Amino acid sequence: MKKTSKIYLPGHRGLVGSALYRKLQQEGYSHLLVRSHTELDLTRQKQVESFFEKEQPEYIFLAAAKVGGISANNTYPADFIYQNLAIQTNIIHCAYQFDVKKLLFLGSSCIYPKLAPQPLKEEYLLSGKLEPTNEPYAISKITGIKMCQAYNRQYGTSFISLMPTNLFGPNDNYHSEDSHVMAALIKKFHQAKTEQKPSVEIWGTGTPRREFLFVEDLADACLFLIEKYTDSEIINVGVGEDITIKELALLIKEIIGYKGDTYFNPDKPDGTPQKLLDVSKIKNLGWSAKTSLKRGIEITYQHYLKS
Ligand code: GFB
Repeated sequence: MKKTSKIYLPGHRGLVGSALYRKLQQEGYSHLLVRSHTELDLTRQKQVESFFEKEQPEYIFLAAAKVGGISANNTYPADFIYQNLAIQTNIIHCAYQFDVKKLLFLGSSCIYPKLAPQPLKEEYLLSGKLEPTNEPYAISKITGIKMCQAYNRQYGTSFISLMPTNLFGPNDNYHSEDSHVMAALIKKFHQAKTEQKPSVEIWGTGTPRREFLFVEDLADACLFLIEKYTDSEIINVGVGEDITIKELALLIKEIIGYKGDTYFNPDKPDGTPQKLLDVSKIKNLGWSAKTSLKRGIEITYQHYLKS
């Protein structure tokens, strides 16, 4: 990828897309193509085709997706499966039709079976049943992986698929019900501190384990892999360590400086008991995450306060 290459960034306003946008700018890539949702509706095939015809992108980081936490996935399963299938199908097919040099597709660690052995190796894909709360989302992401592999096999395209673990960082979605746990707890502890509330509710039992990757490290991994990785097989991107939701809550509480109590609400779903990625493959290529969980949360909280 040259500094002057035409690079298309679908989803450039989201958590991942905006981190990629900042990273590419910092690294001196000068020809970044972006469109807002009102300018280009990625679920509309005709609009996507016209965009590709006009702009002829050379590289694509496919960060556009309908995403959300456990409750959003559970509440809007049709939106998650439809929007993701439509967006990624339109873009992947156009990338083939318009001779894109390389496309990077972003999946998710929820593509792995709910009860797969831990840590999750790439080869566990499609080896068992998925977690029911996010099955429609996971199926759409698995379809994206399989499309990339099928186009590579049939048409000789260069489409790679990355599986990031749970992400967090600046520009996350802080919606009370629909957000992921990190954004939800930053907001809840901050509000409880400012409003001097006696306690904060944590969903579920607090026992599920999750691995968290700072989104700027993911952006760094994307740039690394677009240069170094050419295989059709998926590759995990994570930190290789996880913590319980209870431990996460206590860490956020400490960083924010909230002095009240926490309590668990077991009526809310726990989801997958553990989702820890095996990151040996990416480590062997020479990449590892640089930001500690604590530092990542501090940066994210500062950003939350500013915005
Ligand atoms: O981040 P999260 O919504 O998604 O929840 P998943 C992770 C864990 O945190 C669950 C607990 O066990 C939640 O019950 N949790 C505790 C909370 N308090 C809260 C809270 O206030 N809000 C939220 N949201 N959770 C998603 C998938 O699964 O992960 C997506 O649904 C995607 O498809 C994403 O894969 C990365 O990690 O359970």
